[in-house]
Amino acid sequence: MARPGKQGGTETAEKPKAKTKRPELFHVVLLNDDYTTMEFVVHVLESVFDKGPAEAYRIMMEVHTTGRGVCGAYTYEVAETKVATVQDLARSEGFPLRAGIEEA
Ligand code: TYC
Repeated sequence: MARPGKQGGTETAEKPKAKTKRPELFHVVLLNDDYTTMEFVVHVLESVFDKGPAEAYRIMMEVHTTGRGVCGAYTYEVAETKVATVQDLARSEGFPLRAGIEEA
């Protein structure tokens, strides 16, 4: 079969579509523990993950009751930075709060 634009005459070849790959996303997950205060977890969710107070409280309670909760979806680099920020904040306050990354 003839390909458009290859047989002379009017040039009708389609422009190849620009391949704009959507970035892969990763979830940052908070894990429950028995020692980190609820107040501190809410503070982390508000300050690191830009959650409002109600959403921060909801996610904190989800982690508290189920063991884990998703804080947001980010590119891998941003997710890594969020996890490092959580760990730095937790360490500076003496809490064992842990966060991890998983495929979204
Ligand atoms: N389980 C903690 C408590 O009872 C609260 C908590 C919630 C800790 C979420 C960590 O990611 C967490 N003080």
